[in-house]
Amino acid sequence: MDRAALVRLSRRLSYILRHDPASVGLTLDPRGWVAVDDLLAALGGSVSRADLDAVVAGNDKRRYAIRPGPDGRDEIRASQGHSVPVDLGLDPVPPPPLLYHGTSAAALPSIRARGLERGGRHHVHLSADVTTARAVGGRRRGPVAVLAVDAAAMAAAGYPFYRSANGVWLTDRVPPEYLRTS
Ligand code: HQG
Repeated sequence: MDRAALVRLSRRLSYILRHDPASVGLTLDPRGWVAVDDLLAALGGSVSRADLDAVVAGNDKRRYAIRPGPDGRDEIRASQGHSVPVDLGLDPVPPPPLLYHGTSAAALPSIRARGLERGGRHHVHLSADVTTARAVGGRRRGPVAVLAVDAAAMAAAGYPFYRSANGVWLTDRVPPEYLRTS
């Protein structure tokens, strides 16, 4: 598969594994896993296991994880970003002192007033470095703003943080007092 085809398949997997498994007749288990064979069958046989492995291994953000399932068959899940109800089973971990959030500059007045909210996803997504946050914000139209999050103060106040398998920091919400324009 060429690069464009890999990106197309990755987008399709994201949609199915994070947002709408029922669109291809799949059900995820409570932790978000589904058997690789079942996924390939649900895709109508157009995608081979080798194609899938190429997407998983070559993905710029390591969005998907494959592991042997309890019945001996391999299973796959998205490492973060779900809107369907799954419990990834992540344990809270102490965050680094500062985390970053890239967004559209147009959203700043609302974010300053209400803090960062998770919207349709399970968590607010935060990045460990400014460069990654800037790229996340760059998915939006118009100028990008990068906010620094005082994660040390939030952790001290009892807010839990989680780190997905692919290094995305997750938390339930970030109240405005923990945000700085970086
Ligand atoms: C904004 C991608 C107004 C928030 C990325 C963001 C990430 C507010 C948008 C992952 C707000 C939600 C998630 C408030 C938050 N007022 N706007 N109070 N609170 N927002 O896509 O963080 O490529 O759900 O700033 O790399 O942009 O898909 O979250 O702009 O890791 O793997 O509401 O998606 O990963 O947008 O991105 P999203 P996000 P993938």
